[in-house]
Amino acid sequence: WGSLGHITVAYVASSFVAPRTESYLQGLLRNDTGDYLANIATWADSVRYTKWGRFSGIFHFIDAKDSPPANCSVDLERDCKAGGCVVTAIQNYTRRAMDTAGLADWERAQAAKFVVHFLGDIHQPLHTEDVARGGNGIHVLFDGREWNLHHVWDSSIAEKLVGSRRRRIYEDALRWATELAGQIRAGKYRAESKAWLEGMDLEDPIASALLWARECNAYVCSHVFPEGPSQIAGQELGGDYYEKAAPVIELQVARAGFRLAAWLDLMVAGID
Ligand code: DCM
Ligand code: DCM
Ligand code: DCM
Ligand code: ZN
Ligand code: ZN
Repeated sequence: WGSLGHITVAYVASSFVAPRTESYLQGLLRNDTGDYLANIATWADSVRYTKWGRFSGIFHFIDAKDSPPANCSVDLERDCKAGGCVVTAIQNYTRRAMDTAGLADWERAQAAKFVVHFLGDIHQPLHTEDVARGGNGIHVLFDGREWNLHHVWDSSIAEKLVGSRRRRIYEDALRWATELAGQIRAGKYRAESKAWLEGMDLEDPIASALLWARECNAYVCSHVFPEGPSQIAGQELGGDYYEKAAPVIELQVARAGFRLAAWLDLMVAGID
């Protein structure tokens, strides 16, 4: 996701975490405000292009070598690079954030920042797809402007949906997150949101993350490339395509935030 997506996921999570999770993470992240998760949600993107952070670039996605739109699938052996992927990164940083015996607080804080970010990314369909490097190599139009397809799914669709303004990103994200949290508590997601936590197991982060990745990757077949990758290049996506994609992005951001809250609760409960 772009910044709007990540910050919104963080605000949704903030509104569902247990009080003990909130105070524990506020301490670890040294931020006593309600923005303690939102403020670190994009940190992983700011380090990935630095010399120090280069190793983490491949942790933001898993390149599913499936064949949309006929077949969508994620296979850890086939799709995760030797150096890692978003699925193994979630396992690694979840464990590191909880390792009070082995790691310093700053290392656990850094790990927690990665967890907050990667639970967001694993819910973006094009972060679970190999075609054209997750759509980065596919040129499209969105409301008359030129972008690549990955950017459209990371940012353009959400920004149009929210009517977001470049210099008001935290404000817009909080407004969107408040709306989504309301839909989870008492609106259109109320019935299904309980099932969003099914299969979540802190003892098996790989299995948990694969469930999320596979659910997400299915949208590559149904909504990202409904008529195949070759049919989308050069198309204007701000119309019918946007109308179908926007509800998927809303749902995925809501799921990511709700699951992140539950995951952080499990993590903090598991720290002695
Ligand atoms: N660090 C960071 N951003 C960078 C480079 C380093 O936040 N661009 C942090 C990571 C660790 C600390 O600096 O908190 C030292 O990292 P390392 O042990 O990898 O040198
Ligand atoms: N590191 C990581 N995941 C691991 C081990 C290390 O992200 N499982 C990161 C933390 C440090 C850097 O790599 O900033 C170097 O760590 P080390 O000195 O432990 O190799
Ligand atoms: N990306 C992806 N899958 C890939 C390569 C990149 O999902 N195989 C994502 C990571 C960033 C965006 O695409 O969100 C741009 O990546 P980069 O700057 O590495 O091209
Ligand atoms: Zn992206
Ligand atoms: Zn990312």
